[in-house]
Amino acid sequence: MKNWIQRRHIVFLVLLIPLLFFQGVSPHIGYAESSLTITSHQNGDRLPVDVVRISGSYSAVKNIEVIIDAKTVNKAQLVPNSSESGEWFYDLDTNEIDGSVEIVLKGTSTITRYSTWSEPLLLEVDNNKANTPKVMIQDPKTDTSITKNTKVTVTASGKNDIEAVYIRVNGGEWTLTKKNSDIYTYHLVTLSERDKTYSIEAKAMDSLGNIGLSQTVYVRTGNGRSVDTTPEKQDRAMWIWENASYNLIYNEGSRKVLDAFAKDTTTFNQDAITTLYLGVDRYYGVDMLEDERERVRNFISWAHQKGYKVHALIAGGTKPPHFGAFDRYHEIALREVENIINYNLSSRSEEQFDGVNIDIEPYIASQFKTEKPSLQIQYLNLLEKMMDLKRVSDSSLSMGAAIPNWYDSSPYAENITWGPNLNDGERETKWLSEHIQDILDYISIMDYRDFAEGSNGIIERALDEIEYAVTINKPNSVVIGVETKDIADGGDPELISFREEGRTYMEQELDKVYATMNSSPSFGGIALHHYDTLRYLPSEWSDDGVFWEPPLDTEAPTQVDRQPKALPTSYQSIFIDYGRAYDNGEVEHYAIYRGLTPDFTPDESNLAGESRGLSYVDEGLLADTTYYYKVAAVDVNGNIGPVSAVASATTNQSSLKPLKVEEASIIYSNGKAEVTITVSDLKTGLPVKSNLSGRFEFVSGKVVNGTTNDQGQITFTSETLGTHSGKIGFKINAITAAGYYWASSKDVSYDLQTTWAFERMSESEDAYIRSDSYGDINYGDSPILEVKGLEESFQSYDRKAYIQFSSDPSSLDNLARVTLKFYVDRGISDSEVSSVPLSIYGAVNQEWNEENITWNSQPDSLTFSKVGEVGVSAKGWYQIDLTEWASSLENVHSLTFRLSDDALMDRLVPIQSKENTNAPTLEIRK
Ligand SMILES: [Ca+2]
Ligand SMILES: [Ca+2]
Ligand SMILES: [Ca+2]
Ligand SMILES: [Ca+2]
Repeated sequence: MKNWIQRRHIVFLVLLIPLLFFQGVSPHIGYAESSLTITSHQNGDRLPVDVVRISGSYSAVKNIEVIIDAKTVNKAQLVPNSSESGEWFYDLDTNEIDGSVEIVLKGTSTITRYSTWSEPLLLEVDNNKANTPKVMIQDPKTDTSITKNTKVTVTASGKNDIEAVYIRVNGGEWTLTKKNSDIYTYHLVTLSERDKTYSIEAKAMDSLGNIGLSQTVYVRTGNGRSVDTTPEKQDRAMWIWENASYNLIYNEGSRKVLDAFAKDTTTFNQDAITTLYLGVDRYYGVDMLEDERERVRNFISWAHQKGYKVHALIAGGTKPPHFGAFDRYHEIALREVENIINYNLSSRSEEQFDGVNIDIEPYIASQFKTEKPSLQIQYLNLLEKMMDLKRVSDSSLSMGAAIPNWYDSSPYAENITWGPNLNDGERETKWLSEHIQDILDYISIMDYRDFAEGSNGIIERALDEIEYAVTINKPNSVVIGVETKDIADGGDPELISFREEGRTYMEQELDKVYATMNSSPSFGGIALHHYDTLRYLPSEWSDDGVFWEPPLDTEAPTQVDRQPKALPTSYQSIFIDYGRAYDNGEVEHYAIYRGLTPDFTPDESNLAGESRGLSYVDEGLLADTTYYYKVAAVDVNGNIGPVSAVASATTNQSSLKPLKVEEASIIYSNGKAEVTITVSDLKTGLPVKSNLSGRFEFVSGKVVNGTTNDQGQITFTSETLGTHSGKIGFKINAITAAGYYWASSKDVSYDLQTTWAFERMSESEDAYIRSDSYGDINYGDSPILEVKGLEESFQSYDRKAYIQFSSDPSSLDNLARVTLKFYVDRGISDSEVSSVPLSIYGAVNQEWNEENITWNSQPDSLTFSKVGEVGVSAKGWYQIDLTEWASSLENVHSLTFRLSDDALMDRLVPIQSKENTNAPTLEIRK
């Protein structure tokens, strides 16, 4: 059995997916109501070598984590004094710390769902036992030439005696140096190769076994290795985070699945993926670039054989990733780049990374807003230092960064004065994005919008970066990234992800991006975020939706290679972790089963949850109760492997009473989904008045919250859903009530999802017409049907829309309901007009067609009768029930609707036509 996880003091390893923190439209400052403070200590306090309790208070924040020196993320323990606020504490063990240590708290605001941060606290520990030796290569200097025989000299010092100093050249074996008073020396003999580049690293070990590493020194013989940085198109690229990337290096079957996915161009009429941004950060104690070089080499040469380029995907090397942007942590972030360069220098050409994708997002830190431009400049300095590592190591790596689409439009990115420090460049004042584009080989814009065209769309938000790249002559350097993650839980608006719309729609929008961008020399392609969410993005959310199918496989994964362990983390949660399982395909997730006795039989009924990674937190448990867990791996085809041995843990005690979901249901009715949830006291079964928050799923990402009534009941309604078929669900995020907690494991079993599908008539013709001097112009191919009404004294501004559905005469027989639906392209409300009442008129068997209808040739208005009015304000679907009118019709070959603003509100109502994405439809239910 492989025991590949080296566990030292990691207890709660939180997976940090940096792009997850993307905050939508512009930087966001949380509301004052959410707060997190550290009260037990002050900056500069000296801590004893012991277990020290750090504590403070919180308000309107949940999921509180304590981040220690940007290295570990740990759960805080809570002592609530109400459901919203209280005290937190964390017992910090300083036995493994020496020197200064920074502590920051992070939580999720219960108001905005964005991250809330405490002020950082810097403490001191004087602890010889944990001292890390400082080691430095004095000679040769980096970026110099060496001869065939070179003396390498190193200095090392620390609070404890230095026991040994080692040298490693181009990732070879660590070799002991000779000690010469205070200097350590090594005689380096280079091979006869004329032009070569070398990495030299030193490592010092003290008498207690503490290890310190030097920065890498890069030297060359002759001209060094040859450099080729011809910028290449990356179309299409895809982000692959560590949950998936470690599978790819440990489990060969995962490559088969990735290759099938990346090369598939038929399921969604999509383009093939050719560039992989491969996450290489430390994962459950393993650093793949240091500990698993052979596996990484094996993966990259496989990928190259299959025609892929591979970029190492890194963040700051810190937890959370964006801390790498701060000066204090630059050394850690730079080591990430050194690791990639050194890995490449130690590997054959076919095993080397082709590029680096840097995902450090400094705007997540509050200082990005409060201390502008300090952090912006620290970030630029870091990028410059990273590029300098590339230069001194004669590296051909294509270096790029993921950046938000607003580094060229937000006030927080405006007027940044910066100039290269290392080669004494001139300081210039420009957009943050422009500095970044000056420094790096490429950018991958996180151009997170779910529509291509128009104001604020994908194209518009990337145009300035594309144009700037042309002016600085960087071809193929602007990659446009799009999001497919389900982001509704994080506070971002659903317009940043294609998740709700599905892949068919996404591919249509991406086609528009290509159509506009392909002609620009600086366009570097499209990048998709990210592999683990894309595999589950259907063509559309409905019964007709198609999912990507992995290659057929009936073989189940292995058992996990380390049996699970369980540990309570509060009165209502238990942390479970376990080893890795292997499969001939992709291990998709681990199923975690929960029982109340050690010999329980794992099955669907006691499935506590699923985890893509190697740990899981089971929440909503009963206090002071012992639970038993078993784990089984599930492959991408749904084959379930053998279950593990059992692990158990007992939750802490609590005076809070458990409540549960007593009843929950969802229905689709009249164009909307309606969810009803009843909450009750677990013991008494009596209703509990509580606050409930949740979100709709699948086609909708709408987030809702509210308070239950005296019967413990609450109903949430979705937005109007205009499509004739669809799938919608609902997920409860939190239930809170004074004196209670949500014991979700005791909820009645419920399935909050439903689908709908109706017959519909698609329109055959649509057009708008315009009055007076425009009276002979035809607008039949416009993607927007314009409606506007003004007083008669204003000439030439009136517009009306005509929409026609052809039908066979039987299609309106035996009706239950007929609904006309149309989509308003953008909101029309302003300070004077909150909504426009659209008048809708209907007529049967009218003779007109969209190629030639004009104001002057429109059908006779006397043949129309008014069928109703719809008030239009925000962007979205609108509908009108026509059942009564349609039931009386006979011998129908076609139906025509005329839309006008008879109230003369003087506002243009833009309705999407059949030449657009959301064409009007006539939905028929029988
Ligand atoms: Ca932009
Ligand atoms: Ca969306
Ligand atoms: Ca399998
Ligand atoms: Ca049309």
